Amino acid sequence: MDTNNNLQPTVKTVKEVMSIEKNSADKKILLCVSPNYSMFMLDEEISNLKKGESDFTKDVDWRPAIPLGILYLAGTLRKKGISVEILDLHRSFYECRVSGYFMKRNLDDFFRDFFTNYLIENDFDIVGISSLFNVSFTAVARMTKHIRDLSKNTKIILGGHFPSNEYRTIFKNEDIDCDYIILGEGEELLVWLIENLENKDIRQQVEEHPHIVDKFSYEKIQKNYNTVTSLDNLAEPAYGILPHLEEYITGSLHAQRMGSQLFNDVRSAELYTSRGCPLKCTFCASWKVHGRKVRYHSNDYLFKHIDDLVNRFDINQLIIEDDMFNIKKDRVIELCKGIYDKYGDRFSIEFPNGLAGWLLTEEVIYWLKKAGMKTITVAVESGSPYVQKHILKKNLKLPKMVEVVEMLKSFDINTRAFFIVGFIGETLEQMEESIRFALKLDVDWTEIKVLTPLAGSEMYELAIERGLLDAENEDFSEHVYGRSCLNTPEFTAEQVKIVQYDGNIRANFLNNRALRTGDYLQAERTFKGLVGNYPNHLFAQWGLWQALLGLKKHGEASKVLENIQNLCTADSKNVNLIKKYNLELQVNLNPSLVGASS
Ligand code: B12
Ligand code: SF4
Repeated sequence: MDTNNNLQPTVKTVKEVMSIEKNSADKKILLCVSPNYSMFMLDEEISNLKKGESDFTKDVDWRPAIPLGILYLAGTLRKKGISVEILDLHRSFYECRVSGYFMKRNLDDFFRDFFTNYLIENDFDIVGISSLFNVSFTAVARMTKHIRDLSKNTKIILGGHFPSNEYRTIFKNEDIDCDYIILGEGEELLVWLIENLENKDIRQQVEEHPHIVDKFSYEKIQKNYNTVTSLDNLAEPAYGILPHLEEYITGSLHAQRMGSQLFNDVRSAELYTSRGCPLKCTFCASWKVHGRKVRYHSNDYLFKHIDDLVNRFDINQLIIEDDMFNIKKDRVIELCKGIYDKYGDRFSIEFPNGLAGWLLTEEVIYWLKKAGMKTITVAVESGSPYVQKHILKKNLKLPKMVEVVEMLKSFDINTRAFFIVGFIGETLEQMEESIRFALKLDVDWTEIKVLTPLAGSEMYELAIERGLLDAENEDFSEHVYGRSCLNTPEFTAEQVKIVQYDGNIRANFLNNRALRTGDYLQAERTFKGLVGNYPNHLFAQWGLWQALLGLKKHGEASKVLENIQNLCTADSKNVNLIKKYNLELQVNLNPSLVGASS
């Protein structure tokens, strides 16, 4: 990569001349993962770190996850004899966040130390950037700008959910600069593009290509996402070339999120057993990359793949990322039996995206549990029948979900549920109806998110149609499920935040299932974990206190009570919360504390 950006465009540099002679196998190629959040959020986080603050209500998870998409692309390139390197900038940010790097540095330092210096040292011909999330738009823009500032010749290729859906926005936007965008599943297309980049008629070829876009032709033809036909024919994801692989394996985001820290020595790997989902949930954008038609890896392929993960990396936890894992009952049972026959109780298996609850039967649950599933999340999304049918369009039969949760409990499986509030068109009453249903469902944990209009989803189209979003000027900085960004005739963003907060407190703390059923050990584990991450969370401290009292650990309990007292002294908001939720009656707080509010 040349660092001289003052060259006249008409003069050919040595690099340009040489690149014509290079074939695809000689090119230096980098595949990058962008930070998963916006520049605004990265900045905000750095300033929070400097102030020593954390805000659990913002629901931001910084931990990195194995970037499977990039690994599939790298595997395919390598199978074709094209070498490639990987840089995960999201992970770099995380490392800096935990190491104290940001105490004396800012985002400019970060991009210099971890991105531009690396580009200068390595002189890449092609940089591909994976951008899965709307919310990372401004971070991707910043990356493309740095690449361009260093070299006009380096080809920048974008792929992933965000560019696949928003290629027009990207090419129109002056802050982001790229040469090509690949729409949908990119394995075969990236190889094609790299092999044909130097063709004289590449512009024409791209214009005619149904799934690749460039800045010259993006407005001419409506293009569509690509899907891979045979998953088994894909190259294996190139786990081996992911820098710091061991840290992803031992520090898995999902493992920690799903409570798997309860098991010692977790070594996890992400895995895709199928791609695509036939449902049409209006908040979901997955189908715009992976399509509505479900394609499967064969179970034979999967057994071999799992063997590889065990033999090469000693994996004992499988994180299955499918959109619709359990749509085919027989496939699931056969897979679970195979895993159990070969590996007994070696694995814990997690499904971070949830399973289709309405398709679960006793037989399926039995085999999932045998194979290693200890926690399950059922994706309910709304507890209002009207919203289910007319707004969310998932149309789950809610009484069936109650039955399924009962069944899961009878198998003693830790059960969680996903809910979303703030759909466009949803009323505040319907949100409350949803929360009441969540309480009735009586799961071990309820995740309540606020709707964010994801590019590619029906809700996003609706938001634009109703003037709630301005696609041309949106910088997507707050498009994360924890944050609310819509003001509609039915509700304001602020009101939805309150509904979410209140629902979370009622479902997970005041009516916590482990506390209610006297499973104090489980409650202690849950709340200790929470207090570890969010020591200033009043209700986490309260839950821990209740659990310790239940376990008759009075010494520890009074220390926690002291923490609660301190939180109230430090912030009168906590005193108000205690009053609002009537906690003093339940926890029998020190009277002087309640007095502190006046
Ligand atoms: C795993 C996952 C995550 C993981 C990590 C992703 C990672 N590091 O790779 C984590 C947990 C971090 C995550 C988080 C979030 N996620 Co998520 N996540 C997924 C999930 C389930 C699977 C992604 C995956 O691995 N797919 C498998 C691989 C093979 O596909 P892929 O990554 O898309 O890659 C293919 C193509 O996209 C393309 N491609 C990708 N990159 C590139 C690069 C180049 C150069 C090229 C040419 C091609 C290309 O080719 C690849 C191979 O076919 C998807 C749903 C889905 N089905 O895709 C949602 C999904 C991507 N997530 C989504 C969202 C919204 C989020 C969050 C913002 C949620 C939130 N909290 O609000 C957060 C982001 C912030 C954070 N916490 O980090 C949305 C994104 C939609 C959007 N337009 O923004 C999706 C689509 C889910 C949905 N319901 O719609 N997520
Ligand atoms: S949210 Fe899940 S079930 Fe609904 S369409 Fe998306 S992937 Fe399918």
